[in-house]
Amino acid sequence: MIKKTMQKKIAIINDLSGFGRCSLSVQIPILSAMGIQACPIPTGIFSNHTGYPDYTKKDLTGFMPEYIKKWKDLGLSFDGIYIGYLTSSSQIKIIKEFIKDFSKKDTMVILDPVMGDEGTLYSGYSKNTANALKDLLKYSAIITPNATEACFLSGVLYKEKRSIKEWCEIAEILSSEGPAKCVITGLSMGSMIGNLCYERNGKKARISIVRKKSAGRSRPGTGDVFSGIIAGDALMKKDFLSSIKKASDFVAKCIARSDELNIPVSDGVCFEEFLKIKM
Ligand code: PXL
Repeated sequence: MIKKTMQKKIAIINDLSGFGRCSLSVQIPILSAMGIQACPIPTGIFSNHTGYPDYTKKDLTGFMPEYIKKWKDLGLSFDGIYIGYLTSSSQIKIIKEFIKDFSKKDTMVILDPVMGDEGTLYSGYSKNTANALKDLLKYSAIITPNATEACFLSGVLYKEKRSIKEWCEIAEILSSEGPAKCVITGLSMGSMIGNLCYERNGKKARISIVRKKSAGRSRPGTGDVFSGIIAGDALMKKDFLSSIKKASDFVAKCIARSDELNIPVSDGVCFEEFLKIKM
């Protein structure tokens, strides 16, 4: 009899930024620390994230099919497929094919539609790719947009401040495209920051808000830490709302510690402080 492994594996389709603590550089260690085998598919390589004044990058769209073909030859399949920062709209077609070829019966697709923040697209991120990303909603079980991304994907004008009712309507629009679970992150709610948790079961939806006092300065890469934890917990079949609380507590802890250690804001959060192997 073949012994079944208890370990889960996730394919992480995201960019590799060498410096600045975002995307694969934070998600591989975080998912590993959660006991999940993290298998990267780099969409592009960046010297450092695009929030710095300068960077260099290589788009890997042309290399992805050859890379994925070798995984196909190995007969791989995944419990989870995570999609993050894409470097071209042509990657959407490759990803759709990947989902078809590497899914099992209960494979979970988690989409973090990384494209921008504070009402604008990230420097160098193409509007064409942002538009094309909408096509992935119907394949996704969970999405984790921030306020900017949620507005863009739902075709609603971005405004920093909206009522909870309006954010619920935006989540509903997005969920109607496919994902039963949606968390809209980083909502400005007075002196608090809110995450809207939307879970649809058939036609019924359960909505909750997870509010937290800001733990310090806002930093790049926190969305990647957050959605990495959401993805890991989803594979472990944890309750969605509890995962959101866990992920936002972890991010808050990392932000506070980063300020304490005087880490430059552009360098992201020092999540390593909380993944330590006891020496
Ligand atoms: O954290 C989102 C992100 C991911 N990847 C790259 C980025 C950013 C945000 O700036 O520049 C390359």
